[in-house]
Amino acid sequence: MTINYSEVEFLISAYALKQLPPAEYPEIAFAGRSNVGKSSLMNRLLNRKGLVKVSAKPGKTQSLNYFTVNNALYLVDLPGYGYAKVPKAVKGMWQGLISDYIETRKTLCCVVVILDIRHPLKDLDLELVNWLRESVVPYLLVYTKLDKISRGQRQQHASSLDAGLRVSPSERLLFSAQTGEGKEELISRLAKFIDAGSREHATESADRPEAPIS
Ligand SMILES: Nc1nc2c(ncn2[C@@H]2O[C@H](COP(=O)(O)OP(=O)(O)OP(=O)(O)O)[C@@H](O)[C@H]2O)c(=O)[nH]1
Ligand SMILES: [Mg+2]
Repeated sequence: MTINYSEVEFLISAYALKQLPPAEYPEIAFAGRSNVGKSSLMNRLLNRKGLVKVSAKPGKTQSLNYFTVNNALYLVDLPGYGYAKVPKAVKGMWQGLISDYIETRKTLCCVVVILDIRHPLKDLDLELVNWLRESVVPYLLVYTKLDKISRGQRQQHASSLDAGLRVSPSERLLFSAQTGEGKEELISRLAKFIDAGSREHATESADRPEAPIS
């Protein structure tokens, strides 16, 4: 199915699992360190400048923010992790609400894990990716803020993140919310996850891996 990402509306900000909308559409969640550009990537994908709230200060997104796309898909903007200045309540969400959400949401078909191409891999990013692997949650890696480094440096930075995460170039894509580079590839990659559909949640609570972000 082809998704028209321009047909979008804000649905709800959730602070607890019971506030989530009925699991009626496949959904894609956007995760990553605070300030990495999750909300900006979503705005670019949706062709809307201010629909998803963005800030130069880390800790802008403080709840699970749902957007309905094309009456067929939910996009979920998640609070970031890893920044000392982020309010305590938001930090706690990664141990509680967000990890519970990722582990139990049956219609979650992809977690887009976003990294800043300029920076070396951080422990928390690797922990998140390893936890998604153990939990068998489909994920897509995006290295963003591509416009902030020279073309010559791209390959070098991308390869170092690839090595740290143990992924091949076909398992990630390069993106810039500023220029829109990578957007078409993102749309076609997401289409595959949406088509693959919701995942079966076979993991028993007894052998659940420990939540990643503390
Ligand atoms: N140049 C450039 N700036 C970007 C890009 N993506 C995001 N930014 C900037 O980075 C800052 C943080 O962007 P957000 O989209 O709010 O980041 P976030 O990951 O949602 O942050 P939290 O909600 O705090 O977790 C803002 O000042 C954005 O304008 C990009 O691709 N290129
Ligand atoms: Mg945000």
